[in-house]
Amino acid sequence: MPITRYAIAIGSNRPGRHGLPEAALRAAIAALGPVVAVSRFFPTPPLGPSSRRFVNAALILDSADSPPELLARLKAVERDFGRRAGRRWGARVIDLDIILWSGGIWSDAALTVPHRAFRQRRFVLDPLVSLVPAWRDPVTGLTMRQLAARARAVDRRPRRS
Ligand code: PH2
Ligand code: MG
Ligand code: MG
Repeated sequence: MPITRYAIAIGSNRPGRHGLPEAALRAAIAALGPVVAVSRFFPTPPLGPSSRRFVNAALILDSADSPPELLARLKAVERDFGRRAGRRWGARVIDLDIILWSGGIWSDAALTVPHRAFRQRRFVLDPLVSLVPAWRDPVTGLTMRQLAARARAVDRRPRRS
């Protein structure tokens, strides 16, 4: 494949052999090889059943990998860092998700890019907007800045009971 650009979300909410989540994030990013840019680390409240806070970040990677090839690499890093399969949404040492690809839309049985749920997730959008505010989601046509503003507005809406 020619070189294409990826936006990747990374998160951790469990200490591993590298230490606290912040250290796990740093080590996992180093394991990916040279990256174009990394956001600051954002402490975030857990979405879903896990009770531990997360540390989230985003990074930009240029790669000759196709999306399935990159996914295989990310999964190898997750495994190497002690992530156990089959515990969806549990506490995890490292979660690496492909969010966007400069090639546009990818969809097969194992992988969908853009990531299906990222438009609702501040813990993905806030780091991403700090790196690539003008990158357009090929599905909605909205920029990261617009998606982040929309997600913030939803968060501010009073909850009905
Ligand atoms: N990842 C999840 C579920 N919940 N919450 C936060 N704050 N950050 C995450 O990365 C996260 C989550 C599933 O991948
Ligand atoms: Mg994941
Ligand atoms: Mg995830």
